[in-house]
Amino acid sequence: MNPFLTKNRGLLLAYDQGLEHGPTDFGDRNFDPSFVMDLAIRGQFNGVVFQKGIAEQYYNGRVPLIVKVNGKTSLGKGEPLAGQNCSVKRAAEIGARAVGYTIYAGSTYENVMLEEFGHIQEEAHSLKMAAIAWIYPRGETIRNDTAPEIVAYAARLGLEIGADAVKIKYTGDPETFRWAVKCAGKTKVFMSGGPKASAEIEFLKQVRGALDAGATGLAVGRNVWQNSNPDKIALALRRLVIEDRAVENALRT
Ligand code: FBP
Repeated sequence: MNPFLTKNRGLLLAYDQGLEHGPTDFGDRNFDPSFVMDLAIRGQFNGVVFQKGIAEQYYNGRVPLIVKVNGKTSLGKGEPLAGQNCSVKRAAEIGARAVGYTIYAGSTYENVMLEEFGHIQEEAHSLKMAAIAWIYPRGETIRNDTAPEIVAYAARLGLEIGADAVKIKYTGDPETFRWAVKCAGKTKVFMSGGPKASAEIEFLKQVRGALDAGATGLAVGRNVWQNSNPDKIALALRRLVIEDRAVENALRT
């Protein structure tokens, strides 16, 4: 994960929502991948996450790249399955230093995703790339995907399957999230951003809590590029994650 870390911390900008959620996530500026690429540079993000198509057409090499190699739309119903849509080899050709892969743990199809991730992880490591697992417990049997035992299970799963880093949801408080981080062992933990919070300060407090619990960093999308001042929130997040500042201090101009 070294290409994606500064002082052992990492701030990643995720922009695969066009596939996962569709254009309803976008407004008049952030629909354009160039806007997000430029934002990632100005905000000194440690990495940017694109699907293959965006990476091929818009990636300019100025921020380390993670190519998401699977995904699914939000159009279908039923148990979630995100199949592979890009090879590790192709991701490397486009310039990726890591591949990302979503596993819906608990889905009836989790075996398909676990098997596919196994191949991807081996191939990525043979090409000296990192393999990052987005682990989202989801499916009919998952009642609460931020329950501490569920989040800790997701974190542990990342370690068990050889992920270099795992991207998981926040439990809501540092005490329970600390257990998840411990369960991940040497696998680095990134908190997943989620839908745009109603108040910036609340989101920053959650990020601070995850860091205090031992998280390596944050992989965030909507809370940055849906913000009316994305550069300002990006700076505040950088101060929290990389400079390890307090929330009040991070927001100061
Ligand atoms: P956000 O910060 O916008 O939540 O992005 C993080 C992310 O993991 C994206 O990579 C992905 O598109 C999205 O969340 C998936 O969200 P959902 O919970 O709707 O599946």
